[in-house]
Amino acid sequence: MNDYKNPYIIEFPKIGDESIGYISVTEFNNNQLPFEIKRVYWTYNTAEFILRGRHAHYNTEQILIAINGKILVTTELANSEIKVFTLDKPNIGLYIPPHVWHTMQYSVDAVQLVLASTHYDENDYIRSYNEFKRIYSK
Ligand code: T46
Repeated sequence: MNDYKNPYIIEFPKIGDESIGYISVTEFNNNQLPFEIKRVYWTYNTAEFILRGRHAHYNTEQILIAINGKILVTTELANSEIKVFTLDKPNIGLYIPPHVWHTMQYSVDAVQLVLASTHYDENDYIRSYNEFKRIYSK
């Protein structure tokens, strides 16, 4: 039995109201983020028929947020358990730990913000599904 972490939903504070709009915020050390942020990136203009992701990370932890639109995230854990998450609110994030195969599908208006625990390193990616299954079936 491994002790790999599971993905989970994080609800960020939503400050404001309908009349003035909202601010959502997070800070490290507020006990909400499971890691210190080293990198931020965002994706947009992805056609609905495109599947992005299709990889796992050895070390990187991430939080995915649909700032606009909708993101369908399918995760497969090292133990083969599959979970599907819908992100469609800008104050909701999905924590994706290392060792989790993940695939994302976007509505055409989706803008995805990602908070990551590491600097970019292609060596941290497992991009072959067969390799993912081989590593975690040990
Ligand atoms: C992830 C999901 C949620 C960089 O040069 N620097 C970066 O920080 C990133 C994230 C990407 N890139 C380059 C690497 C590729 O040449 O951007 C190109 C597209 O990356 P990729 O095919 O990995 O994109 P996605 O959307 O499939 O995956 C991304 C992240 O790479 C990945 O870590 O978990 O978003």
